[in-house]
Amino acid sequence: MSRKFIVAGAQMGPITKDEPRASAVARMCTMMHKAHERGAALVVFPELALTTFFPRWFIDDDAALDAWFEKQMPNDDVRPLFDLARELGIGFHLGYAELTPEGRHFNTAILVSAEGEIAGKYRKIHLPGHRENESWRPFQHLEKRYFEKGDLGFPVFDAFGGKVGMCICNDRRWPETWRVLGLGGAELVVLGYNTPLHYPPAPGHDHLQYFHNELSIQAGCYQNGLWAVAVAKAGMEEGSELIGGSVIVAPTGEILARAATQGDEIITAEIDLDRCAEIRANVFNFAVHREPSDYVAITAPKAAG
Ligand code: CDT
Repeated sequence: MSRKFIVAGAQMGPITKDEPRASAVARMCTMMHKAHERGAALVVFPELALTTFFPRWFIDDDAALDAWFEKQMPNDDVRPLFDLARELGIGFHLGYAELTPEGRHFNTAILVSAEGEIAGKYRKIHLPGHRENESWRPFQHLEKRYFEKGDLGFPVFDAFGGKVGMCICNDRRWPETWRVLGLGGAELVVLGYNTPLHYPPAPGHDHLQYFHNELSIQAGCYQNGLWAVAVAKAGMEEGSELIGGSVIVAPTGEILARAATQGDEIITAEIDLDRCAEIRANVFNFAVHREPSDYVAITAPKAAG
């Protein structure tokens, strides 16, 4: 049986500080319609897709901080997206800030089936940035302050006729992310990102942001023989420019689709999960060629940071 289907990346332009979630969801519904018109079975939305990227601000008030988080999923604001997915018979991936009933905060993403049911959840493991207000920066990156490290590992789900894994933004830069997903059998990895163009600790690298995005995703795909859909929230958001460059990448590392704007934009490509074998049965045949006894340093405890 063929395991070919069309995937869509739904890049989003900026979301302002005062844009209600319902407005962001309406934009996503418009893009879901477009993705469906192009035959997509799955549409991928960005990291923290319901609000502006609030970790750019130091927020010293628990109630004000919690206002950026979702206490339930789905909730009334996002229900139109779940309803539309069910009506169109299209699955989706969505990133959001999660506040659990126990009061825990995570940077989370879910995979939703074409029946509108949550089929998988992932909580971001590699949290970038810093914990304290650093006033020398033009904007903050306080993910380490606002989120706990994810506690679900890198799960892989049976979905869309194959094995689907998730990661979130900074995770994509780490080869360990892709390898653990690959070892879990992932054939497709979906992810969203909010990547500022300006990196205050090393501004000399600003011109490399798009390159590093593609370098990381293409390497992850090729070295593990899997597909990826990587989707940005892009554009000038509250004075901080976020890169676009959403891509769909094949197991060979080739880019099949790339966003051309920094706004709301759909990219699509037909993917064939059976093509993972071109890499996984050959150069990266894990069972034949991996040498884990020589990789022990990878899982040794890290040095104090
Ligand atoms: N959202 C996110 O993870 N962004 C980071 C920025 C790195 S610099 C603090 C990224 O890796 O793109």
